[in-house]
Amino acid sequence: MTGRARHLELPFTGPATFFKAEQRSLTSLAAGDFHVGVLGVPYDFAVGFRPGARFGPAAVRSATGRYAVGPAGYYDFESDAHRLVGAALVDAGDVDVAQLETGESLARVEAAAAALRAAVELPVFVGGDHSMSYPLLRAYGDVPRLHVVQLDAHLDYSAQRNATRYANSSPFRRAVEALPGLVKITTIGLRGVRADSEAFAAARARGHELVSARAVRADLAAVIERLPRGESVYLSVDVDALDAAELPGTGSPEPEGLTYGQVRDLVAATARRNRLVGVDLMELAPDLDPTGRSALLAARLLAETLVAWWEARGGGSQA
Ligand SMILES: [Mn+2]
Repeated sequence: MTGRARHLELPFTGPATFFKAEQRSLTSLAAGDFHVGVLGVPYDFAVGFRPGARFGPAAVRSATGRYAVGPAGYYDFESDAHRLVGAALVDAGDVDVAQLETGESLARVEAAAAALRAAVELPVFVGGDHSMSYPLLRAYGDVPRLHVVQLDAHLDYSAQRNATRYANSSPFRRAVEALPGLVKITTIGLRGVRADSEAFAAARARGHELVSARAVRADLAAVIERLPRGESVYLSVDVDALDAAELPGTGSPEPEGLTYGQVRDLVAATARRNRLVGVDLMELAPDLDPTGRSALLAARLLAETLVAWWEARGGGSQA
């Protein structure tokens, strides 16, 4: 909670940190120093298609310079109130991944997630490809009834793909195998003309809630009613849940996706109805979008996620 008032700087003034927050090493963080900690996971060695998500954390750091937040929070003209007032954020740096040593990389990510969880109320992880949600979730093995809300065009629940068990098409299959406490996954935004039928059958058999992008378009309010309520929720946002025209900077874009407003409303409702224990934002591959709008949109979504969480937590807003 120390450091200079960087929220008054211009967005592009460096050094780039998440929301221009102070950057601290994980080992220097003591419990209670900050409410929110943001950790980069710059790993994309598990993509099944186009790489580039390793550059996600750097792009989000740069883009969140526009959403730097000071002690007075953000002024919201629609409610004539300040939001995120008093929330203390820290940039916990990046996990130093071990490239092709998959097991070592998974171990380092899990250890970093556990350390961040011990230090802050809300750990936020910025990927990286979606395979990283598996080691991140492993850091929540002690939560007795963990729910995952996953926004994604794809199910990511394959037993394996091309003889590979730890790719970005399997993180949630590995997670339910490893975490007895992971009781349910709600996946929203599903679409595409080809899918892994075994994975869908396995997810349905386990009672997961599977919601298509088409269902969101048809009736967002009805989908919000299908979200968990009163649970400990880990929110995993694959940016390809968004429509490819709105967010093209991702490895496996799909058309007919969700709008930004739909995703924002789903995230806000998830935060409002549950206790968020962690958030990840994955699969932003900034170099696949030379306009830069994908990173800016991801940054704004993170900002609005923090606002929703803070208000649900009781931080409220100040007129
Ligand atoms: Mn995914």
